[in-house]
Amino acid sequence: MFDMISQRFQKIFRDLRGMGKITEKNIQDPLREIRKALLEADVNYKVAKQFIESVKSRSLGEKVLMSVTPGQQIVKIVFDEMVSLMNQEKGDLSLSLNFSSLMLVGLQGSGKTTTAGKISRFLQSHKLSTMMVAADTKRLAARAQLKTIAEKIGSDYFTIENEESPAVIINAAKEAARMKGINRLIVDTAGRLHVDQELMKELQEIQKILQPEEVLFVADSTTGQDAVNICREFSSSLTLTGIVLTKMDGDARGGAALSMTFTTGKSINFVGIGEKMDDFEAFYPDRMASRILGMGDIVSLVEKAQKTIDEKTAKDIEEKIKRARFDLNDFLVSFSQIRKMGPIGNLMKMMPGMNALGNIDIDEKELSHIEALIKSMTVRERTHPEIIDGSRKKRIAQGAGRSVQELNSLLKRFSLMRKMMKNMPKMGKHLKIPAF
Ligand SMILES: Nc1nc2c(ncn2[C@@H]2O[C@H](COP(=O)(O)OP(=O)(O)OP(=O)(O)O)[C@@H](O)[C@H]2O)c(=O)[nH]1
Ligand SMILES: [Mg+2]
Repeated sequence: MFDMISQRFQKIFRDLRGMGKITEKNIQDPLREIRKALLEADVNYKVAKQFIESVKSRSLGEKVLMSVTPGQQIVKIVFDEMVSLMNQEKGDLSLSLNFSSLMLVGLQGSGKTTTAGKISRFLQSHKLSTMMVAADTKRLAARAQLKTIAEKIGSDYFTIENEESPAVIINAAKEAARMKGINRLIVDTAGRLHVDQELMKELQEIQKILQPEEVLFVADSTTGQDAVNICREFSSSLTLTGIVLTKMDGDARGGAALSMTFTTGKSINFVGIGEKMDDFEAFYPDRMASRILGMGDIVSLVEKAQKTIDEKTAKDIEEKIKRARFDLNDFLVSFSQIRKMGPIGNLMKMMPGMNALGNIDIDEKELSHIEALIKSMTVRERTHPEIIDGSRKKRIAQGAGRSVQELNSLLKRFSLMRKMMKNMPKMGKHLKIPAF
């Protein structure tokens, strides 16, 4: 699914890795590449344009996060914008036990009949009984196809053989469903190669008689923007309540999924991912964006950083580093903030600068020893480590349950780090925590 657009984005994000700072100038190329990737995936050009504008203004306007790289931050912004592009108010089906009906509409071969079966099965799995109704009276084999599917999944089935009028069938089906105490009537309708007036009139009539709670537009996702345009045409004659995108397992390029909601204002409820009755999923914009971008780990890293890092404290510490006033108190604060973010080993590996150090093994235990040693110092000792003499050392080490030797090594490394900071007064915006 989405191989082409995914690969494109992977490359763009790889190129972003080395970006030092986000500026109007250096995001120009990546933005152009993102736009190209979207257009290639058959995303509507207006949608692509708006997308790029949002990503650009957020990239330039957003607060710089301390513990992630600018490139990672852009990945997250692209992810967020993609989710919001596909987001919708309502994308699920009511599972109420009360009787209601659902109607499937769409062009020929889009997957209406198959989807009728998949939806029935989905509702059955939520303990609702279904009756599938064949209202496609045009195509000869249509009734038989629906009947076979209904039998396969164990759903009730209704039609009137040789009856030409869908209206007559619908009225009789409603009555039959009431008598049997069925929860959902699922109505499969006829398709055409193109949108035509006759079909629209027929569907309008069915909608009027059926009074369905849901009218789902079934779209073949491999047709990209065509699917979006056809949805708009259907929407001008019928009150559509949602969309099912089928054949996402095939060579869908992503354009339909990405442009549909933005262009039509309709939500995507489900996706079809194969011919079998179970090849069906509820649609979640964030999962879809993850599939397209393939950057789940970075997105969650940035999310964590956004949640837990106290920007102001981080900023203060950065200031202190710049002025070489960073002491063990600050070290302790930045330390515990970073630890709040989860298993430190994984995290440190993802941090800027850490990759350059190669495959470092960070020992969680060693980190807690360092923390214990600093906590065992007085505030004055943390601010002025140079006052820590032999007897203080003994006391601190004892308090932390560690050896004086360990404390010596910590103090030595800390003083080295401070020297390093003094020599780097113009440190970049990104706080790099030295490896201990
Ligand atoms: N791979 C794949 N094939 C699908 C999917 N949904 C439907 N199909 C196939 O697409 C073809 C057409 O599906 P139908 O359900 O008959 O389409 P329809 O909209 O009812 O077509 P008409 O009744 O002729 O208008 C069938 O061969 C289905 O098996 C899907 O999600 N993935
Ligand atoms: Mg059909």
